[in-house]
Amino acid sequence: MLLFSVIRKAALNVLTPWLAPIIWDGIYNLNILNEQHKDTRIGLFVFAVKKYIRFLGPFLESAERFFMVGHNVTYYVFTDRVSEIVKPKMGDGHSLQLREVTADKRWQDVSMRRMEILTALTKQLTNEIDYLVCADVDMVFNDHMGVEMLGDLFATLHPGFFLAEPHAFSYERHPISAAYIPFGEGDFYYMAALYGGKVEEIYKLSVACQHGIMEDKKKNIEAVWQEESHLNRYLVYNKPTKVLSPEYLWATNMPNGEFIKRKRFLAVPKNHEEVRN
Ligand code: 4GW
Ligand code: MN
Repeated sequence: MLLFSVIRKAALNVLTPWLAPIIWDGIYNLNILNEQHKDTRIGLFVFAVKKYIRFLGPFLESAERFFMVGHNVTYYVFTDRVSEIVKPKMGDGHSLQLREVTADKRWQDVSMRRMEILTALTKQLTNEIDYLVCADVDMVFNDHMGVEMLGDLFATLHPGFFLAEPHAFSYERHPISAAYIPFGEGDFYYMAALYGGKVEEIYKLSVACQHGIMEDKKKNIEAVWQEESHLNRYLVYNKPTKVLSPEYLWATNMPNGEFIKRKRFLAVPKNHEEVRN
């Protein structure tokens, strides 16, 4: 009984306390979902500026092998060097749009800027796509990632925290920040490297996060994990309708890998010295 209570972590269930599914291998029927989504239009938003452009080739090539294969996909790639990007061969129904952005000096600002870009993008996209998936670029697709991940608003459990108790989550704990989450609140710690939803839901999310980032900037402060902190704050008070297990965000050097049957989306090990701007 004691052992049972020790290993019965919220993240290992297949439903959250508010009855949103937590997607693990084996809990869904892909044939049924593929049929339901045969006309669904899916966008993948990715940002690659400065030295992170090097991650874009492997990201897109692996996406073509594993991401929404057989479905209608548009990649929205934002970069500061459009002319350097080589478009990979795309499958049927897949296309890529390249858009130019200017790169911020500080990496924290680069990472946070994505929320501002996302607000502008989702404002435009309402008639173009149904769902938008937002991802880090320093990742590769390594196994099936399909329509089972889609929902009105979905986010992914951080692979480093899925067995942690909520008091140990690295939420922003200073009340002065707009990303503040008090102890005792919050169910999961989500990673900003993969989330998404219906276009209008991501519009609302990005507006709220961008607003929080600007509020903090006015006070000359910055949340502990930049936009990830604001994302977590948003998701405490706007519960996701679907939660993705760490199968959807993994890194090969993580502990507790025995829980993860399929490693679908892997962080690329990076030499921090080499990619620093
Ligand atoms: C340190 O020098 C840097 S540079 C940290 C982030 C940098 C960065 C991030 C960059 O130079 N260019 C860039 O396009 N990004 C985007 O922000 C890219 O999409 C990346 O995946 C995302 C978040 O940064 P990250 O992947 O380094 O964050 P973590 O460490 O949480 O995976
Ligand atoms: Mn990353």
